[in-house]
Amino acid sequence: MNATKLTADQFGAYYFQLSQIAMYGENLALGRPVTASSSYESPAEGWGAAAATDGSWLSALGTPMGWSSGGSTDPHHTEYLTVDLQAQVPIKDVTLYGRTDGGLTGQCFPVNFEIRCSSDPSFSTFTTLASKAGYPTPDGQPQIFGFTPVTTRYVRVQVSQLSADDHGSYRAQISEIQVHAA
Ligand SMILES: [Ca+2]
Repeated sequence: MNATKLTADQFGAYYFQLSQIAMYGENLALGRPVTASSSYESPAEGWGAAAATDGSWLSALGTPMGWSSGGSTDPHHTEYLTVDLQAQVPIKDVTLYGRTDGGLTGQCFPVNFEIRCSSDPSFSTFTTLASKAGYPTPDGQPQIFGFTPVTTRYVRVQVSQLSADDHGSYRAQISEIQVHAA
């Protein structure tokens, strides 16, 4: 990358500065920190919010499964998972993976949800990148949500309707979230 014209900092000195370089299509969420509205943390079973960006979208109990919200008897309440990309970066899609563990494949994937982005970790203002209702249970394949590229730092999956696990407890579960560079 060659720069032929530079801009000055507040002291009048000209620099060539980049906070981050991303390749088109690169997964910018890989290894990035996540926060969640609630999280069922069970290292023995493999559940933990950090496993949503650990690079694995395959799930089997006892190996990293991904993020699971806490369980609830109420399918209609809000849960969310937020990824901090740790820089303002241009993105073009968010790809979500559900569970892939045999007969439980796709279980607890969000039913009604939005994918939002913000430059503010509190999401006091945000842009909605995708909005889905009555989403079908995924079959183990990546669920790709594309949009007009936007430059942002925080990406959130905001779930407003959840589906039940095999114990009748309503949860949101995502084995991996990927955010791809534009
Ligand atoms: Ca994972």
